[in-house]
Formats: sequence, C-alpha cells, structure tokens
Amino acid sequence: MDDRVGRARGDVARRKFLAAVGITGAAALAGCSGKGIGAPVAADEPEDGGETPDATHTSPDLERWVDEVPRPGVIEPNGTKDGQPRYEVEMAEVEQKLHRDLPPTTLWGYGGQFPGPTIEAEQGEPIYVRWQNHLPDEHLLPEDPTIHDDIIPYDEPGARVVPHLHGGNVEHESDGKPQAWFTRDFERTGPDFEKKDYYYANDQPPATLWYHDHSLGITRLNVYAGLAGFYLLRNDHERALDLPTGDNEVPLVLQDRRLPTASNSDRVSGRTSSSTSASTRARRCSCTTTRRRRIAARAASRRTALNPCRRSCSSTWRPRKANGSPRSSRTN
Ligand SMILES: [Cu+2]
Repeated sequence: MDDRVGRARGDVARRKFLAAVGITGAAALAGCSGKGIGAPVAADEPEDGGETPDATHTSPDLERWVDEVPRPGVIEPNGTKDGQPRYEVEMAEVEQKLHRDLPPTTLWGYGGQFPGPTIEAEQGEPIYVRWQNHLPDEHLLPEDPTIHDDIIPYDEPGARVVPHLHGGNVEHESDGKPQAWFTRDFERTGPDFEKKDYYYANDQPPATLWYHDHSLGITRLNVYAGLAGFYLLRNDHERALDLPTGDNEVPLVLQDRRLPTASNSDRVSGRTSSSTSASTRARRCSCTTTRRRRIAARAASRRTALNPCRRSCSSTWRPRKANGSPRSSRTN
C-alpha cells in the first residue's frame, strides 16, 4: 500500500486544471470583479477604467500576487479494506484564510480544508473511501425550498451531502447519485442511498478527476460552500511522458466566489467569521424559522408561492414565474 501511494505521489507530471463553478445564479456573480481573490485576470474591468457594471456585487479589491498558490496536499489511506486502500474523508465546517488581507472565511471543506485533499490513485488499483458527514445541521447558505420540494425534506434537520467523482467510471452504488444523500453520521439517508464505503475501481484511463458534492437540489450550494477536491488517476504511461513533477506540478482550481466583508456581508450569502455581525446571525436564524413555517404552510396547501424568507435573505433570489419551467428541468 505504501509503495503504491509513494509511487502515485510526485512521480508523474501533468497539468492539472479544474474549473468548478458553484453559483447561486448567473446574476449573482455577474458583477464579480477581476480584482478578486488572487485573480490574474481583469476580464470584466471596463476599458475606460470606470466601475464594474454592477459594483454592488463585487468582492473587495484585494492585492494580487501576494499569496503563494495554495496546494491542497495528498491524503493518505487510513487503512485497508478487502486488501485495498481505504480512505476516510471528513466533511466539516472550517475557517480558512483565502487571502492575506481577508479574515478567515467560514467554509465547508473535505478533510477540514478547501479545496479538499487530493486523492491519488493508480489505474487498475481500486480504493475505498468513507465520506464522513460532520457538517452542522443548518446550511451555510440559504436553500431554495421551491426546488424539488415534493421529494426533498427541507423541513428536516441535517445537511444533506453525497460525494460524486466527476468523470469517474464508478459503480452506481458509489456514484453519488443525487438522492443517495446522507446527513451527519448517516442519521438520515436519501431513497437511493446504498452503502457507506464507496468503491472506486479506477478501471479507466488516467485523468485529472475531481470529487464534489452532488446532493439533490443543493449541489450548487454545497460546491459553493467548498465541497470539492482533486482525484488524480495515474499510470506508467503518463509517468513516462516526462511532464513536470513534484513542486512543478501545481493543481489549480478556478471558482467564482463573492466574499463578504464588514461592508457587504448583508448582500452576500457566505460569511467570514469575523465579519458576521450579530444582526446577520439573528437574521439567518429568523429566516430559517420563517422558511420552515413557510414550507409547512405550502405543504398543506400544495400551492407554490413566493418565499418571503428568500426574498429578504438573498438579493439574488428571484420568484418563479407562474408558468415557469417544470421542476425537473431545473439543475444544479
Ligand atoms: Cu460533477
């Protein structure tokens, strides 16, 4: 096992690129400044040097090129199962600094970090992963209970998660189907949940894969909160290509975020630990209460209505049109 892990580490080179965009809606992020976190681009800066099109939805201006590119690191197996490496990866709420000049941001991370730790695997050598949900009951971000409200128990406690290996050729029991979600310590599970230890056969060509959450109705929120990480599948052929290795192999993930500061936290769904005011916290609590009452009322009447909680909690929320798209066409 150790040989396998050691071989998988650092011997191989490739460029790693992962574009994972968890968004609460295009409008919510359309105004993100090119001066965002470590951003080397300025695609949305007006040529005349004026303000961005929607200056109310920008992250704070931050100094560029002042932080090292963070490296998520490689996770080691905790043991073996059926003779194969077995990993345990915890999902938890964490505080993490995302820029030198920002206070720590509250995130949901795999392995206590964002992005999650990299899993390195070898073609043809299966692994097991036990994904552990240790997240708080209340979501970090506001949920929209109008999405699949007929099959998602929004009014029951527990953060619903289910990890999915993006691009992986995976047996269906381990594929992270949207309705195979589970809450903390598997207290509650979705109708498609089948097993706790996911099995990844790694029977496919090597590639830069990534894992991310996939829970029905809140995939976008869970990924936005930080639940994503790399999964690198290696083999001898790739090692023979003499690509950059070790410190020269830099995993990169591009994600859109709006980051709250003391001045804009009322407009941003996420939060930083030191900028979440008491009033903001109180508002989140009352919104949750209001939301649950609203869900109960709607369940009784089966009437789809505007959600006043969402309207007050999120500047990006939009009411559904009366003749809007059917639920089944809504995606995460
Ligand atoms: Cu995916």
